Amino acid sequence: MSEAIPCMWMRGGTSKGGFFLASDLPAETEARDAFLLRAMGSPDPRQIDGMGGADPLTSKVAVVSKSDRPGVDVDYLFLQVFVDQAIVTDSQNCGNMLAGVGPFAIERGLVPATGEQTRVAIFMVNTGQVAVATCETPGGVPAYEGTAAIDGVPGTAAPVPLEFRDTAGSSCGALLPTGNAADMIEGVSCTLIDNGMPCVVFKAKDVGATGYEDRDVLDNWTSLKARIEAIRLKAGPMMNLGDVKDKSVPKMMLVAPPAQGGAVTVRSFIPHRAHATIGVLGAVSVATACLVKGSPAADVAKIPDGSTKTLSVEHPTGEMSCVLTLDEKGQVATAALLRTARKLMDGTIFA
Ligand code: NQM
Repeated sequence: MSEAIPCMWMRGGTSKGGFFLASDLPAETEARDAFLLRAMGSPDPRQIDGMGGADPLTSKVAVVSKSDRPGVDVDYLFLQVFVDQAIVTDSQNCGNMLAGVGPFAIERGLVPATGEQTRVAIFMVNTGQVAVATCETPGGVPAYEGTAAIDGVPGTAAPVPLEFRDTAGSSCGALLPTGNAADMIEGVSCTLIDNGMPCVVFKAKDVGATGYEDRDVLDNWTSLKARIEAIRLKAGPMMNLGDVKDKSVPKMMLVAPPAQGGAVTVRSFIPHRAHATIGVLGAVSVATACLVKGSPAADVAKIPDGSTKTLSVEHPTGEMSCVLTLDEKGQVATAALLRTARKLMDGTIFA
């Protein structure tokens, strides 16, 4: 039976998807996921019968509700709708879609605007952590136009700075779930790390790549993908993630020395397609890996001095600057990044 559910379609950072109020979706997980699969048009590589853009980066869902946690405005559950498999997973967070959560919450009246700018504290249900988004709200409504530019999105838009704190071990229980700076998997030295996103970080050259390839080259490189997937399937249980065959984590991060004056170059698989840019928390996790002594990333990275470090993470279409602050033990305590978001459509989804 076809259902009609209110939905806002938004770009968040370099991703895009449907933003729903939790109260508008079926309460039962099975019914909710069945609806979302129909809404996106999955499983189908073209997602021709739905709203999805035939790419994991445009087949994403944010479910938002008012929070009853102290000091928190809204709860945000991220759901990845697989393109060509009938899978909807909450096994990962998404910092790009997060950029749309603040404006959406204000649009839907969950959070009152507080002047020119409104700070929205967001509980990220997937990982149990809080992020703060600062949204432009001149005249009490979210502004989407502005002068902020992020690589991977044409033009400019209103800035949405994001701040994260205590993201270590978000899904794996510890920053380095094996306790090691590097583990040898399938003959490749890898750092298994989770600073907001479970990632396997290794040198591109150790799997026969340069780390400077573009997305299409990586996506068409079947033997490279098979090798990386073999590493991923072994890394999953080592990272306390269990069998990751049907999960979208860990992400696979191929690193190389910076080529554009940044800190490190990354090509990421998320996990079966190459990323057009890089995920937000994925970038935070890679930047953190660059600070782990003895890790493959530290070996190729150029690290700025000081206890507040801006690490420019180079990706296929530009860079993402991660501002990391370190505590007295030299561990990453906070991370901040600039994103933008845009309201694309507000209406009803029929599925
Ligand atoms: O790592 C893609 C994206 C992401 C995730 C993915 C993200 C993050 O770019 O915080 O944003 O890794 O699946 O949307």
